[in-house]
Amino acid sequence: VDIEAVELRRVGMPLTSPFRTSFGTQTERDVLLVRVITGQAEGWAECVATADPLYSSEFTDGAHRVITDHLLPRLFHAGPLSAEQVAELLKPVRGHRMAKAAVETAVLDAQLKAAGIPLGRCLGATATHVEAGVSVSIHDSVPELLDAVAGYLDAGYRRIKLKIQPGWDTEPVAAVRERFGEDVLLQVDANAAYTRSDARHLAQLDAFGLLLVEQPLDEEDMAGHAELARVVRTPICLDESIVSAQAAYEAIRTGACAIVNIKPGRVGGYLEARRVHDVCAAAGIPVWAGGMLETGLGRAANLALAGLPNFTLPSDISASDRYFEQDLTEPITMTDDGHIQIPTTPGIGVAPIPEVLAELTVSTLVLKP
Ligand code: OSB
Ligand code: MG
Repeated sequence: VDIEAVELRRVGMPLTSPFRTSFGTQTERDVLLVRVITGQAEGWAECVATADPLYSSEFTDGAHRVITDHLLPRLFHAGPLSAEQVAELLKPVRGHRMAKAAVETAVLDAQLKAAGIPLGRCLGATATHVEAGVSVSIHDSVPELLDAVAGYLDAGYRRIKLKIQPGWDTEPVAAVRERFGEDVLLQVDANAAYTRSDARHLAQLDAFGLLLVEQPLDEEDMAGHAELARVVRTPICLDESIVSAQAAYEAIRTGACAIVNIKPGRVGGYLEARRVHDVCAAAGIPVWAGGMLETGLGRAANLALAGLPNFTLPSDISASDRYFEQDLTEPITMTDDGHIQIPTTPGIGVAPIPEVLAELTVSTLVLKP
């Protein structure tokens, strides 16, 4: 594509309810949108960085700055380019994978729209629908949690993920099992809230037939996860630790995980996410798509990825109304039996609704080569 301009927009997206994890509570998403304007088409992407650097080291203001000062100058300098070249051009800049992913995805969306190719087809998706799971906040009390879970199961979600932390783990898990039974697909996510010395405690989760325990230990503690896997029977799934296909390979080879959560932003984009998928598939390691409270833009693109064949577990891709009263795009909806359709129109398959975008936009910056 031949980039004429890039627009960066900050959008404030209020959440329908606070999202509480072991690392903090979010009540609003501070979204950074990237819009790539070319002669043929325009591409959109959202950056999944959080407002504060609590999930990982990236954060929205930092992503904004690295895009304007370090990433776009390199792309502008390169002249006409394809999405497949973006990662290589941005390689001299270390880290900042969420920022890079947003830039690459916006270029890819423009490129695929111009070529009339849906993202799912580009990535090699074989499914038409994805099984929707839902990530459930830490609540103030068990009864409140049970009400929330009841609502999600009634809506049709096919898998429940409970956020856990020390002091909120075995009790809520036991209560959900007791109330909703053994058949509910259930898993937990600690967002790195435990340490190696919690191994015995975490092994108590084995009694509840969980699909997996996600990222119990620190992002950098691969050996700790491998050690934990020898004490805990529940399969260990990594999220924060898997920052690339290389990291996935290492984690699998060293026995640090048996399942991988793939977030395109965390690994630097959809093309690297596909490589993570391929590494896992070759090793017989199942994957599922993680989420970062995306608007319809990110949600639509994640659906395309989750259509690849080794996505054999339900993903953290829920309907727009799980988080937003008014999404930026036409809402992503779920069937009564918990499936979401993968978009079939070119590129990521959605675009912001202009009036909604205008209303929620906080600031806009246009950069040109
Ligand atoms: O760890 O998977 C996580 C949201 C923000 C940051 C990290 C995580 C999450 C979720 C929500 O669990 C997934 C979603 O529904 O988008
Ligand atoms: Mg997680």
